[in-house]
Amino acid sequence: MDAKKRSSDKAAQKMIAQMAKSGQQNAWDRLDAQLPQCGFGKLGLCCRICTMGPCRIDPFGEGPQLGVCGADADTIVARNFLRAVAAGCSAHSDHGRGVAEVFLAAAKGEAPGYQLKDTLKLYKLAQEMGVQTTKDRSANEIAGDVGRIALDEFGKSQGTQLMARRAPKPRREIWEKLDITPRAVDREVVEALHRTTMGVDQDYKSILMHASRTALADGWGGSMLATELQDVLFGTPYPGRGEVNLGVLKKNEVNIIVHGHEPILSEMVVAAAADNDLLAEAKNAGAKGINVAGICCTANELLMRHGVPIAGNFLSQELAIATGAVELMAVDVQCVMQGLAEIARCFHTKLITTSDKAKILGVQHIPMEVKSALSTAKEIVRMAIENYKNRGEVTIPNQKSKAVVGFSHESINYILGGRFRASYRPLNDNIINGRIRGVVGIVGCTNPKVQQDYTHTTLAKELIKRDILVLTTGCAAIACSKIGLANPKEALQFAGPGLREVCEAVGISPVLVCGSCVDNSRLLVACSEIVREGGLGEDISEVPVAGACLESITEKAISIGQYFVASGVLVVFAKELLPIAGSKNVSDYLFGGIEKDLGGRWAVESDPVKAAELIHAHIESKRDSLGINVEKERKLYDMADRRSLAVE
Ligand code: BF8
Ligand code: SF4
Repeated sequence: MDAKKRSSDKAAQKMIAQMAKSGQQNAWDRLDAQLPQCGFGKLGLCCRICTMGPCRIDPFGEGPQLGVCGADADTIVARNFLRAVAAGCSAHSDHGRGVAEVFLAAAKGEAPGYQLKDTLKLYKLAQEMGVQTTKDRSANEIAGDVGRIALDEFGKSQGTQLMARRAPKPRREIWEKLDITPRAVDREVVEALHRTTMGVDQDYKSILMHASRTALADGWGGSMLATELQDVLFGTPYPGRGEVNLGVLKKNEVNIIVHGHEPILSEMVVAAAADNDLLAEAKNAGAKGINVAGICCTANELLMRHGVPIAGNFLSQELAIATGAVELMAVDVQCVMQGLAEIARCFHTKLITTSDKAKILGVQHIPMEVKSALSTAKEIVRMAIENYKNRGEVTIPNQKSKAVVGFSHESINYILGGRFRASYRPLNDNIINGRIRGVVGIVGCTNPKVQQDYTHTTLAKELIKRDILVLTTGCAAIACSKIGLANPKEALQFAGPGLREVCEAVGISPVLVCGSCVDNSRLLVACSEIVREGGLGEDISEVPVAGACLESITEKAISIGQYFVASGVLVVFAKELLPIAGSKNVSDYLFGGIEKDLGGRWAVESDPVKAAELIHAHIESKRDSLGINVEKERKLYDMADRRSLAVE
């Protein structure tokens, strides 16, 4: 076991080594125990859809080439891909639906503890949705209508996603022509599951077309609604400072970790931890205070809005408990490893599940209900305080980095253009004049098959070196923040001269943290706004942008990748983490043919330096097509010219 091979994060390396010494297991050990993993599964060639199977196709052409029902490699790989997209879309969208429910309850005054924090954004959203915003209507009345309309978007029987209207017109026309404008989220997911049952859709292109529609229902539907409603409910993020990595845990304080995705839980825990009575209780228990820190996307949500520190990303969840310094970890949904229960048993840490959708056998469940969220959160904080006395030996790595985060679409607008002329104009101008070559989103997870954080951070450095602005979300954003890339003071040294000049003038880092994974919808909005601002083409597919996720794990990442592709963007994944290689036709289509239909495509490259080169070449080719790479003719001045320039 070589901790350095497992992670590039020094704090993680320390904890990995310590866990190995203590004989404690983590995700890397469990991966080792799984090796060798099934080769058919890796290629997408295994089908378990009906009980005539499981069937598998021999990739070498010697064994069976058809499943019992006659399905071939193309159908099986495409079906698995669509099912992954449907699951990813469901995860983001069920989160979005949950937010809509709380939003509506808050509007009706049935959710004490939750308030509508950004009424300006509420009014904008209301107007977009056709809700009356006349003076005689209260913010809560308006929010009630917005909440009902938003909730309807998940299951309405007719029409298409309202948020998809934000896409540029030529983009919407492409979707209409292909008949993939996303309808209700639930409908696209149900249809995806129907199409992929035994004996239904058996044309890989037709299956993949529905993958685009389902993914679009995620990006321009469920995820975008989650982001928009969360901004109104909890506040739209604006840049602020925070600290990131395991070193944020405090030796003398009660440490509480919130982990998962829905700010519905974590917002209340943060509020409860600031309660004076509870602070007094913590002091009575011998602690100096109460320290709340986040893991995974919940961490991004809290740091962006409240400056709450981040303890780590996906692969750091078990390591955080192994510090022995965590009194309580409260989890909700998604990316929560069952392995936490085991490691929590080795320490005093109390693990609590809070969502009725996500329980873990043997773990205490305290449901968070809208009506009593704050008092439940206080109960959770109190449990942590009571557990402080049970703390044993503690090892807190000292690594932590300063980060400036909070780049929403609104705040980028404001930073670039100022309060009175907020716009993307300066960004567009700097892309056109070539100081910034283009914009890339680095998104997604940390996978034990890849050295933790290494590819995200290397890719980010390689891109900014090439004058490409990086926007980042999810665990990739945490990876970048851990090594100072979200801190202008530390990151600007890695940026190319053009990008550096612009970032210095505006006072931002060349790597902008834009939030959680549902906040990838902010990147879709940013792309649309760049088009709307003018000078960089009529559609997203013309803009010099790309997306990358070289450490993906979840089905959510596949859905995100597909909605960027279907929105006209090049998306790069690591080769071994995109399970489509078992079908040449599916691969050829997703890596090439799909570009003719949708303007975007997938690419695979596991090496971050080569991925940066590939992305850079793509961005330059987009710039060539736009005609903005034409070198301005340089006039050589002679003496007469110089004299004529002299000011009299
Ligand atoms: O939704 S980046 S490991 S935490 S899936 Fe999960 Fe991946 Fe992290 Fe957030 Ni996104
Ligand atoms: Fe096998 Fe076809 Fe059933 Fe899949 S659907 S398990 S390929 S018989």
